[in-house]
Amino acid sequence: FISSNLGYPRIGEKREWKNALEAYWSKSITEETLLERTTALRLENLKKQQELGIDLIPVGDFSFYDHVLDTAVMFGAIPERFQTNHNATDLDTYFAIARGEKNAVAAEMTKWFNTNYHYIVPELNNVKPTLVQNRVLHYYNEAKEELGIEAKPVLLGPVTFIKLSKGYSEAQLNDLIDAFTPLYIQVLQELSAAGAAWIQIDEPILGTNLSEKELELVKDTYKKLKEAVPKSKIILQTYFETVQNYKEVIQLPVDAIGLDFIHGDNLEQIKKYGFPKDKALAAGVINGRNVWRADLEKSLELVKKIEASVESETIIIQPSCSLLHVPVTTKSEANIDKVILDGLAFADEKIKEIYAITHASENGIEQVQAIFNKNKESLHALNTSTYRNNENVKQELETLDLENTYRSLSFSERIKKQRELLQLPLLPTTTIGSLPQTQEVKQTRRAWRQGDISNEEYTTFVQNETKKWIQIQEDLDLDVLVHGEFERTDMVEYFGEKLAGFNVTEYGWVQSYGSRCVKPPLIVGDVAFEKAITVEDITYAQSLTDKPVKGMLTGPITILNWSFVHDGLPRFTVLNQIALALEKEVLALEEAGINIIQVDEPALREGLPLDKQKWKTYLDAAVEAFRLATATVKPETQIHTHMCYSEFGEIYEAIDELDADVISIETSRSHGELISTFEENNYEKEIGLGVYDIHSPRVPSVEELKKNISRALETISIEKFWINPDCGLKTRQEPETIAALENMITAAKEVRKLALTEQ
Ligand code: THG
Ligand code: ZN
Repeated sequence: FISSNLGYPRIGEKREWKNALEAYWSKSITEETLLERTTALRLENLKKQQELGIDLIPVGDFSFYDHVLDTAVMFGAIPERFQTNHNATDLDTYFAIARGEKNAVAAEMTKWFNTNYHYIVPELNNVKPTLVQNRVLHYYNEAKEELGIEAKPVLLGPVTFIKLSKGYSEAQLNDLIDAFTPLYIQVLQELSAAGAAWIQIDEPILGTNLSEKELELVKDTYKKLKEAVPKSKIILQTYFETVQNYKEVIQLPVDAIGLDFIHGDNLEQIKKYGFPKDKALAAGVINGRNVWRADLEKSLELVKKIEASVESETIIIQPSCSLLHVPVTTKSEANIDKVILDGLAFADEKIKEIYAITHASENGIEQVQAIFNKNKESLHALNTSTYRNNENVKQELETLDLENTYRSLSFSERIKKQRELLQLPLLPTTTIGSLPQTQEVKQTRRAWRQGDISNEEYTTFVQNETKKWIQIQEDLDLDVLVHGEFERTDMVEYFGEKLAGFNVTEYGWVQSYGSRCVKPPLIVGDVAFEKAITVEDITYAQSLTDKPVKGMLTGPITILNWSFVHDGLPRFTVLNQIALALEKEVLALEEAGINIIQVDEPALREGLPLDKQKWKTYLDAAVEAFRLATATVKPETQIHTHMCYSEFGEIYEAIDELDADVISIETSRSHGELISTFEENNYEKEIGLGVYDIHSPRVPSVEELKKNISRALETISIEKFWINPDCGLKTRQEPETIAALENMITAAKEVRKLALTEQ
């Protein structure tokens, strides 16, 4: 048995990485200082893994932004607009692609499989692939020279890399693989010549449904790669799902296959089809996607089961995927209940678990008995704690009729009542919910959290921000207003702090995109509503204006997907518990006189299983939970929802079944493609058009906005549309936000006027 790790978090115990990057971007440190700091961090991470007893320590997992972008830049695959006036090896070129610059928009980013991590989408149109720099070799040599570590280089594999890229047609896939394979060979040969014994090539795309042709490409490519480096051992690494073409994949001419034994059912595959004797099996037995301590006895049993069904003589014990998706260490958490703290395992603690399982498998449990004893004690304490046992919630769920979660009236009937009540103009204007969080807002929240200002002072501050923005929204003449969410750091963490069953950490940060991090709340036990969460803030805002103010909530599937759910809790049960708690909040808002309630589900799309066969179960549960949370309102109460990403043609039916009265979607970048999905399906309900891209500080012109609006109106009746930005405005500055909204409202009014005169 050998112990291994697939990747270590980049951000540092206290987000040192993020701080260094942002300091460099704001020009408060030089490139030299950035390199010094990040090198120190990288070496520290290697040393830590060495001290914790890991045999195969990964290198190349470090990144200045994102590993997909690293791969693209390594091969000179730079988007066309950055090809002139840029040196491909400059760090600033790399950052420009990720972040955009004056005359060139940033490359698109999107979700990394079903995680909350975003990668930069490579653009392969008009690129001539060449090996610009062998970055992995650099890191391999660094580990050897600085620390004497014989590390394991990690590469993003060619098939996954190209499949995740854009700028080519299906017919070009072959040619692209042909163009990149020799470059991969060169990278591998250089690593091999430098002495790399093991090389990990990540192909998570093998967990998705590939076509026959694509599978042939995989076979062909790996044959070439292996032939090129006979002296190094290649680990073909998969994760997040069952390998979809297991029988073919295990026959690929590589030295080891990495399988995830936590997600999907690779154990079943092994039992059914065996595993070749001549390959090592890299077994992901510790969950790399959550933060909970493993049950080591069960992990050990899992290893035994694997051993019993495989012929392989070498088993590598490792996490199910890179530890990029979990925070660094629990040791900085000073304010969390000991029962919970002892039940947590972040990256460092998971590495200790890997060590313990490897040694117990190799030499017997006695060698690591103390670790196993402590593990058992901690698990017992958590499982028998009050967190895990809320009888009331259990009973409430049991009596639920999950089949019967429909609104009392059909859309066509209730919309009449809603229109009568709300009295909105054609093309009503609104925003998604959050308004700019200035430095002052963030600083004041921090001061309050540290106890530097009182609860009253903080509440007054938040109310004043709301008051200021209600006035701004009235002056802009928006039709439906929002309170601005100044009290929320994050749309999920906020609800996690207020619902029973959740806990929050202090330093449990995980990279979301670039230097941006999120701190997912922990779901420890049964989730329950304790008292109204948002009612006070929303009714305060509503008291300041005669226009409707929307109630703003985060939906059940998003809260679930962006939290760390304890693995002892069935996910769909937790989902329904969250939905039930939200229903109470929805009804409390309605009771308080709020007529429009928005329940956002930005994570619905990304939570889709990699394997299409599992989509239906997931979508059914998601739809049911959304309706559980929203369907019991009166017919005249209008339910809105919002989703950030545009690619949901494939899940159109589920979107329709949510039965939200209004759904806001992104339309500025997808140029109306999305609208045609709604048109083709004869979508009955109302649609909020996200008419401009909020991810950029650029202020769109009235003309451009009118064009975006008119395009949608060509095919679908004007009565169905609302006008809004394409996402929340939290990350934007105030002046640009006001300017953009002003243009948006002018555009809406002009189109509205034209439509009325035509009628
Ligand atoms: N919340 C959560 N997950 C998300 C989003 C979210 N995933 C998808 C998308 N939105 C990711 N977007 C962001 C946007 C901004 C930030 C993080 C993810 C962000 N983070 C601060 C930072 O890193 O500086 C957090 C620190 C702070 O607020 O002090 O700005 O909205 N859960
Ligand atoms: Zn959004």
